[in-house]
Amino acid sequence: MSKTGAWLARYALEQIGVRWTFGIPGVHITELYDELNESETITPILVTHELCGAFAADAVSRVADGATIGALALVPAAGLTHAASGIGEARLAGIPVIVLTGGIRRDMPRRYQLHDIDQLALAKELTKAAYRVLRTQDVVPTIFEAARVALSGEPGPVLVELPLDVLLFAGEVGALPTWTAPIPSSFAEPDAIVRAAELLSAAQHPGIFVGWGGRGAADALAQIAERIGAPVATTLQGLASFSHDHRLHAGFGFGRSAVPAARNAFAKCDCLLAVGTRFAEIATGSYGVRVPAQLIHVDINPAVFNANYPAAVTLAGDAKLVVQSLLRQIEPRASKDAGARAHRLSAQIAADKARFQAQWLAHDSAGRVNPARFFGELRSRLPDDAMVVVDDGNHTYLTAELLPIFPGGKLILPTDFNAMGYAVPAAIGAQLVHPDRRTVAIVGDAGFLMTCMEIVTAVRLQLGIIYFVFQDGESAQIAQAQRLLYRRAPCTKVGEINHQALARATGAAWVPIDSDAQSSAAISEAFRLAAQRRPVIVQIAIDYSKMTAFTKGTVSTNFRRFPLMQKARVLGRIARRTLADVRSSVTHQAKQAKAAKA
Ligand SMILES: Cc1ncc(C[n+]2csc(CCOP(=O)(O)OP(=O)(O)O)c2C)c(N)n1
Ligand SMILES: [Mg+2]
Repeated sequence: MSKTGAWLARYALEQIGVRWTFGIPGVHITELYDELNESETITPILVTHELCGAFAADAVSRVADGATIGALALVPAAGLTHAASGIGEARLAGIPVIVLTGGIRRDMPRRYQLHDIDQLALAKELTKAAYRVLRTQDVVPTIFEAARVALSGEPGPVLVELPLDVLLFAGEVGALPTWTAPIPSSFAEPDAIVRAAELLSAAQHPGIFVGWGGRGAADALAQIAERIGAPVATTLQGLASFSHDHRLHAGFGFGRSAVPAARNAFAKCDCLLAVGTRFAEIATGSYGVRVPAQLIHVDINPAVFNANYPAAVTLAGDAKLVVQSLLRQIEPRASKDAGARAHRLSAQIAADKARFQAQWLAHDSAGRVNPARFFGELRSRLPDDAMVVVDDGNHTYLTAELLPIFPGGKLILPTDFNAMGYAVPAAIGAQLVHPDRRTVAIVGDAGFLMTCMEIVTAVRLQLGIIYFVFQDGESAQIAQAQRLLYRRAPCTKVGEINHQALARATGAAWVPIDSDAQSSAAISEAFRLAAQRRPVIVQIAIDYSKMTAFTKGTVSTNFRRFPLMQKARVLGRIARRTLADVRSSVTHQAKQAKAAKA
């Protein structure tokens, strides 16, 4: 039969189970958009900026649990470079995304065509693999191969360039293949699983650390935790990988940057079971964790083993399968004092969590909104299965430390690539996948400015997403660290924006929260407005005067690692600038007093 590349690409995407593509059409890819427009199962979504399209596609994959995969349909070069940060985010976070781009015509020898750039070279660092299709009959097999690579092992984005002539012109193809999804597998050696079970059962102070890759293993991990009497900490990306209402859930991180419950519960850890984490910088608070020699490391990607911390046992494979095998080996073994330890730990964790919460609530927010009070109000209204989408900044770590996530709940955010601007568009992707689940975004005022115009798309799609914008007037996560180390915070004041006018301009609703007293009623109002399938911008006068455990711990970890001379230089600068600041303030006061007298 004779088919165009665009028809074949649509066929392949339908087979894979793609339900939405994000992007902006351009001349190289209008043929594909025309096909997608005809599809009964795929909806092409127009975005305002391809960066937002990439974040939305990433979010589709993150919340879909394998039911569908996020996809992009981009014009060559400019569409791809605009989408690059979102693709990079998916790459470092291990999120499958199908990136389809148009390409310059390969059937004519002209140079300097529109959008002519070597996209495969550009995609090299951003994707797991990149393909260019030169023949019509290769369209379906190549897209299937791309999807297989995207979904297997540690998932990731994959690019397929479809040159204009391939999309546009019909060519002969034979019988079309049908798609079969890759099956999760475990490569862990049975002996290694036994060894891991022995170590964990014999440990005096075992601990469990769960990342994004461990989310499918949560039930088996909860049973292991009880069986061996171990506290459970998560990474930032893996915040929702273990229920926060489990009595052994300790918190985010376990080292110097962790919340007190996790820091204390892991203080004597002598055997660590790490699942689906690669001990990256954020997960470890800039490597401020003490990892015991008896590390049992489970991951789908063997390249992460021994990269940052040497492992006593490595178990490669799908986390759910490996952890279930491990549980079967642990069950018959007697774990000494495990019951008593679990009991003691759970009491200590509960007390530490309560004290942490009380300290936050007691903090004087000087008339502004206390973060713990806000998150308490929000949590009390969120259903357990709500989806929380977070951006990158101080609000990220406040969310991680103050908003518990319960079974069935989702929390997605940028981590290792760490691109601000994620939350507004990612919430759109998440809400599309689960239209009946409450979706809320927590976003800083600077990050919000990067992508807030995408709310236009949320309005058009009638998505009742609530955007909680933490308005502190600056890029706090950076400014706080600058003030600690430099006593100055250049380039962190955020451009002023009238959120009410922005809401009007985009068609969203607007609700302000200026003080704790307004929180409860304002959040109720936001939920009421969102129920009318309309996005809501909630502008919050948040108080950032109390630092998160993460920021305090991480700044301290980094500083401790400075060579002695560098420490002296930095401390000297702080001292000089502090003195100069005191002097200038004294002079200023004296001048004012003089002026007042005169
Ligand atoms: C694309 C990008 N640019 C810059 C940064 C550096 N950065 C990390 S957090 C942050 C501050 C974010 O400010 P805001 O969105 O207001 O959140 P807040 O920290 O105030 O909660 C900055 C600038 C980044 N991570 N990503
Ligand atoms: Mg801010």
